[in-house]
Amino acid sequence: MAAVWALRASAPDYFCFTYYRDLGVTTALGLTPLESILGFMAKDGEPMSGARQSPQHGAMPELKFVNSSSVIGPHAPQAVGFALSRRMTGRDTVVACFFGDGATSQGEVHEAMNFASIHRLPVIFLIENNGYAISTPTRRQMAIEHVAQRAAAYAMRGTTVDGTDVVASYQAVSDAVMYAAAGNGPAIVELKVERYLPHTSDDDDTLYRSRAEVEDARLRDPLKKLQELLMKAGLLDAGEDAQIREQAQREVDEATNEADAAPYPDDGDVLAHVYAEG
Ligand SMILES: Cc1ncc(C[n+]2csc(CCOP(=O)(O)OP(=O)(O)O)c2C)c(N)n1
Ligand SMILES: [Mg+2]
Repeated sequence: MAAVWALRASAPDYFCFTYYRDLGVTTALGLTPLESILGFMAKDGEPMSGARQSPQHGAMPELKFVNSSSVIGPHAPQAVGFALSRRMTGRDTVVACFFGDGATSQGEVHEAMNFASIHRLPVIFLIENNGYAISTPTRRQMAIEHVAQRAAAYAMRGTTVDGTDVVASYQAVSDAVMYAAAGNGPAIVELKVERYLPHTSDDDDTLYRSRAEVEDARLRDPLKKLQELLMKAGLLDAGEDAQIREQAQREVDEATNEADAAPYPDDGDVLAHVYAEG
């Protein structure tokens, strides 16, 4: 979310290529809880594919994002190509491309970084490093400590930041956006984050990490840290905090009930947008 706020504040124009982990990013960009939950329940009214795709797969150009398919990596060259096409049509757009630490083991991600660097394109590679690619820890994915160290190989700016610190994340992304927008080329911002749950509901993470590790990660919960920061600064009191939580819970509950009551898509338009209509 901090990355989206930074893009809004600092980029003259921006566009995001996100991945399946980015519900927070798509929400910050303006996708409503109802639109998201309609997708998760495959209900009529889902805005990206009419609920014919997996949840959150598709594009919302009016909200400035393409959400990638669950295939790891291919949206990186797409993001870079998009930045190049914007330049060729005369309007430089800062393109933010989000992916995980594991994605940086994919060849396409390196091709994208190399191409972006050669052409000094304004692409920010936002790497959400949660320490795992499903069950594979980062030490089994790379021999370096920080993904951002890869930036040196592409003559790019590379920064590693505590992604559970909202203010530090905002600052790091703002700096990278201003750097790219000023014509200096692409940048990596590596956000060190936590994954509290198994990779998916099909995954059993007790097989590869200890409960102590997960409990320790919870101490760095970014929402808790932000709440503490705002309270200490006198910008939030307990009553306001309770009110925000209650409002968020209500919004999600109402969206869930509405999506639950919505019909499934009509099978009559199953081929809409699949074949050209003439
Ligand atoms: C090309 C490809 N290879 C393998 C997979 C299976 N897969 C799905 S998620 C995932 C892990 C990705 O890890 P990371 O990039 O760190 O993202 P995270 O889920 O941790 O945010 C893998 C290997 C896939 N979806 N696509
Ligand atoms: Mg990961």
